[in-house]
Amino acid sequence: MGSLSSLLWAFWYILPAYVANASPVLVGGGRPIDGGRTWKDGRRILGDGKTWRGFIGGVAIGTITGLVQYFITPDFYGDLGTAVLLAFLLSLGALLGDLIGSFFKRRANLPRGAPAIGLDQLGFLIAALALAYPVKTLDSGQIIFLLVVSPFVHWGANYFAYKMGWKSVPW
Ligand code: CTP
Ligand code: MG
Ligand code: K
Repeated sequence: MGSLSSLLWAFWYILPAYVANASPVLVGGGRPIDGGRTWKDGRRILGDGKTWRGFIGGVAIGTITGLVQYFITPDFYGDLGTAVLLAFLLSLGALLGDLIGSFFKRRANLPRGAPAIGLDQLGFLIAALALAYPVKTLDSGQIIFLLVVSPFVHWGANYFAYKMGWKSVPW
């Protein structure tokens, strides 16, 4: 496999995590996962930006992404079950990583929507890679590539969502 195609495969592999992470902006809202409860420090556990609808919708849309990917490149996955399980784990990891990020942001007294450089762009990615690891893995060069480019993809996607009026801040 040439190096360019190896990097493109890395993008293809991680796509469900990107989709899962971006979807809640459109499908989220309603009851927050923490139910409005606070932590020992008196601040919200996760905050109003982390909702059940966003979490479940994001996992569902990310998993469907993997189903579609299977029909485009079946040989990359081997079988449908692997493709769907991989997409589910990437999506679940992305959304869990996002929750963990918000937990730490609230502990650092950052309000909902405040940027946390590094955590916002890479937390979801690292958790997605970790959960998907048992099913299908990338080589270390591909992982480094994703760690380097994902912040730019994240910023680009958020800027686009801001310009579209889906988000109130461009990060
Ligand atoms: N969202 C959601 N449920 C989730 C994740 C996100 O409903 N589990 C929606 C919320 O409307 C959120 C938006 O997607 O405001 C953007 O997500 P994100 O940037 O992760 O949340 P923030 O509002 O920045 O909150 P935090 O400071 O906790 O990161
Ligand atoms: Mg945010
Ligand atoms: K986030």
